[in-house]
Amino acid sequence: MSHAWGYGPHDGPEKWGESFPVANGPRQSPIDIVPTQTQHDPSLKHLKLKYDPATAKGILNNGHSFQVDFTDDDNSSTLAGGPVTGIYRLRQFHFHWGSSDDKGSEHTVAGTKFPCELHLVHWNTKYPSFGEAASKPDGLAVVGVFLKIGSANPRLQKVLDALDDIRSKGRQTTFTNFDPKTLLPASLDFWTYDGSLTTPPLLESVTWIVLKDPISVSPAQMAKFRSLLFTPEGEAPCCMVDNFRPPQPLKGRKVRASFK
Ligand code: B30
Ligand code: ZN
Repeated sequence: MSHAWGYGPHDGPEKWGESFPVANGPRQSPIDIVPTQTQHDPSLKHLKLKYDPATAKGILNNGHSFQVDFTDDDNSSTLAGGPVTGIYRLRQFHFHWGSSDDKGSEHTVAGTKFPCELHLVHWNTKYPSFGEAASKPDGLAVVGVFLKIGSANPRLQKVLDALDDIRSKGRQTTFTNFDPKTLLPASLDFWTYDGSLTTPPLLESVTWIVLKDPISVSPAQMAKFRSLLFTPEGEAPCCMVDNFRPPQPLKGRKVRASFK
């Protein structure tokens, strides 16, 4: 599938509203999370993440990020608890990142940008498919995880080693036996708010669950992300960097914290 949108000056976030008017809607993502303005909600449940490594299926360069896809025809890999009701199935995970270490995350924390952000995308099994869920107000739950520069993260290496085979847009390969739980920090403390997809079609269907604690990534590992291409084979190569949307207006929404 080809996209009319991207991250450049002529097709980037400042232009998305021309084709997707919901870009200026009431519950757009990402946002700047200001911890002093969040509210601890003791009624939030703890997050239950159950992932079966056997459900990992493939890895794809979709021209705006790369995604690891999971089979989602049963409840083998799911999210429950936290802010959501019912069972959500893991569909895919992907990342957003910068051209340098001072930017790249979509969410920010009191204005602080991280070099990269991981999104684990789940859909509500009260709907018959991901596609149907994606347009419902309670259709999706995305877990966001910040990456910060530090020591090399061995848990990322299998993903990063696969990138050599999907350098260009449209390339894909098998990717099996991977447990995304290994990518999460030790603490599952989170902030949550009602938001949207951060890329077109920007549907306002996402319960965001942003983990407080980052995971680590080394400078050499960040270089591997930045070696991917936005472009297909045969076009002038253009490095996949700065594939993030900046924070959007809060418009009166409340951000709740699972922790004090
Ligand atoms: S995000 O987590 O808010 N960044 C989609 C899922 C999660 C987010 C953004 C978008 C999504 O499902 N988009 C439509 C389906 N896409 C897959 C994709 O990940 O992005 C299909 C496609 O194009 O062909 Cu692009
Ligand atoms: Zn994303």
